[in-house]
Amino acid sequence: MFDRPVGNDAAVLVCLDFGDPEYVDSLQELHHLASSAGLKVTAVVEGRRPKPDAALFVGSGKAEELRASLLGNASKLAIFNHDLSPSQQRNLEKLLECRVLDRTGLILYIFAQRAKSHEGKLQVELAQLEHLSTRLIRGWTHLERQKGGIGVRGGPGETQLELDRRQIRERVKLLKEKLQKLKAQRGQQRSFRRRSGVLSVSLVGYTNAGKSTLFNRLTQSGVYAANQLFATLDTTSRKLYIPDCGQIVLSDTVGFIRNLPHTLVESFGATLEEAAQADLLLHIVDVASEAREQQIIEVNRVLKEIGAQDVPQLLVLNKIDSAGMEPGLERDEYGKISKVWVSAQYGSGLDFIRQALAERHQKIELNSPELLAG
Ligand SMILES: Nc1nc2c(ncn2[C@@H]2O[C@H](COP(=O)(O)OP(=O)(O)OP(=O)(O)O)[C@@H](O)[C@H]2O)c(=O)[nH]1
Ligand SMILES: [Mg+2]
Repeated sequence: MFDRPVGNDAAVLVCLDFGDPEYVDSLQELHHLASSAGLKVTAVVEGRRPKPDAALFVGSGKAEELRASLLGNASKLAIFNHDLSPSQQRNLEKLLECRVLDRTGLILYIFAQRAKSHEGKLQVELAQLEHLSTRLIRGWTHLERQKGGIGVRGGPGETQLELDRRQIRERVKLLKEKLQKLKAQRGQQRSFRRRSGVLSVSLVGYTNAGKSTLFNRLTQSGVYAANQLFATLDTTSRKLYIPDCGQIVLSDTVGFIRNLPHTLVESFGATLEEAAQADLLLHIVDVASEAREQQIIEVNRVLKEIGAQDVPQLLVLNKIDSAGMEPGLERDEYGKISKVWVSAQYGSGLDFIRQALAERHQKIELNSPELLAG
């Protein structure tokens, strides 16, 4: 029912250059997304156009090239580094006789693989259904028009698609209600912590920046960290004691990516709210990545979308070992530590993070730890 690759795991990537200066980075990222999904990339079809073709996204010549590449590489899956309209996706699937995934579909597929917690699974299902329902509705308008439009619903005129659409709507409503309850529970836990004077700190950043590695270092935990995009999906929170600062609750959560599908941002409201409601964000940046500046902009864009633009940030430039840099810190014009350079992997520079936390929140009252449960 959902956008899910079927059959073998060999895929051909399709990436068109519309003059985007980040074309190379974004193609590299698509490779990483595909391998993170457990797919094998057998070929890449590239092209250049002023704008997408309305019917097939690529031109008919490029579509033929893609068909030949799929056949030649025994692949039954084409992945576009773009968002396709429902009709483009359908036209391509018909022409290529294979499954076609767009970028959002691929990200949703990875999320579905990763979701472990009850809340995570509900959020992924909601995102998938929302993605699917826009497709059904949009893909459908022409059918309804052919039938004569409004007024022919119900009774014998009701089709299977109409039923599907109604079922989806009902399921979406139910999922939203369930997530709303979980969100309210989280809210209660947060106000509990706040009353007990515990600082809540969230790790945010581009996917694969090293958030989970840093989380493990600071809390001596063993959450999953890997060279994969979206290794983390579910939020994990741990209490820890920082000298001269007090108890804090640190949360590790899902990473961001450029053009993060809106359906995901919306559906992951409960998880992302953890960041929006934090007292401080540790914004982790992969300083060894050539795309770091763009990634910082992208993360700040998503933070704004979830209403977290005013939460104070400490910029943590991570992976200094790969970039040949030394640990360090920088203060802003008011003397506050605003940036630190660290290696989460090798544990260097972490005292600068502790120092920044202590300086920012020296007045945190210590309260009874049993209040912090959850
Ligand atoms: N060289 C180097 N690699 C690091 C460092 N910190 C993390 N990594 C590597 O970067 C990759 C991603 O690390 P994660 O901690 O999973 O990154 P994340 O930000 O949690 O990623 P997602 O959960 O996928 O969003 C892993 O292969 C880590 O080993 C570092 O300081 N130096
Ligand atoms: Mg992670």
